[in-house]
Amino acid sequence: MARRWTNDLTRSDATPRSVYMNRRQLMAGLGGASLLGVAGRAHAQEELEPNSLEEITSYNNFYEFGTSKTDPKKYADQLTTEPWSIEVDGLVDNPGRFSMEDILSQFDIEERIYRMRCVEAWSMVIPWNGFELADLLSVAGVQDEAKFVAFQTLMRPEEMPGQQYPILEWPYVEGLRMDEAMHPLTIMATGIYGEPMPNQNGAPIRLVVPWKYGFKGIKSIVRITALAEQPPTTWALAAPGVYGFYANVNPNVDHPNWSQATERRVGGGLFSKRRDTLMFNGYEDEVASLYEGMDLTATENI
Ligand SMILES: Nc1nc2c(c(=O)[nH]1)N[C@H]1C(S)=C(S)[C@@H](COP(=O)(O)O)O[C@H]1N2
Ligand SMILES: [Mo]
Repeated sequence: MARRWTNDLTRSDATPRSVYMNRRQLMAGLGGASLLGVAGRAHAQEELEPNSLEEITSYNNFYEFGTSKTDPKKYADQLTTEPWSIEVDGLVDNPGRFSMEDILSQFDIEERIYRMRCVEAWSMVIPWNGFELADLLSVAGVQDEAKFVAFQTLMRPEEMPGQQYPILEWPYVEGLRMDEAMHPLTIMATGIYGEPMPNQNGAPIRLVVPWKYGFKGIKSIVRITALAEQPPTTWALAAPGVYGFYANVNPNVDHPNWSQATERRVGGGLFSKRRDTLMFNGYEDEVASLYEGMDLTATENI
């Protein structure tokens, strides 16, 4: 049976305007249009036309189920997602375990329509349901010395056959700097289109950071740890110098094997034209200040 929870916005409300004007942003005093940068605004209407559920669930990376983009849809059903809980530990005043039931009842689940962008230069627009990671971190009581947050995916090779092979170091791990983790655009997503998260998209709960490349969006999370030091991250371990800790979408830093200057929308059709990649995936107005003074083309900052 599908779980039910409250959404601030319903599908029929999901016009660009209602998305920009969600309650949290109003409380934060941000202007509606500020969700998009200047370049993004020009394409706002077009950019925020969500992909279909079919598109969103059929072309994914989830290496625990295979390395092909069609494997997650074929095989992720094997994963048992109930019961589920997330352990929160490290430099927090209230370490402990949140069950999915606690999470769904305790936090404000709302719809966020985000542009998403992957290293392979495909993009989608996804109507996530989720809550701000900052809300969970504030319940946990992050201590002053904590400067980073680490995330870990479930390790269960019986159900995640990819983990039986050394394709990546398992379990998949990711991390954010504390200010990135606390940013209101950073959400823990529990659903898509008002339905519980499809397994291939990271059921029952995954990270979404819309100004970063897709691999930062770690799926099926079982542990969140507050740390003083920058944690290791799976793709930076796999290919140091190619994938970095920050992984901000940046048209000026190419992947060694292809350009990141343009992108193609999944489902845009065979003749859809490539469009320019936007700095920070179009969220420049919101997040550029986090990186002031950093050279985002330097290898240590990619
Ligand atoms: N645990 C885990 N999370 C993961 C991955 C993975 O292989 N394992 N792949 C990442 C990559 S490379 C991308 S592009 C996104 C793709 O999935 P999505 O379209 O559902 O965001 O998931 C990310 N999260
Ligand atoms: Mo990716």
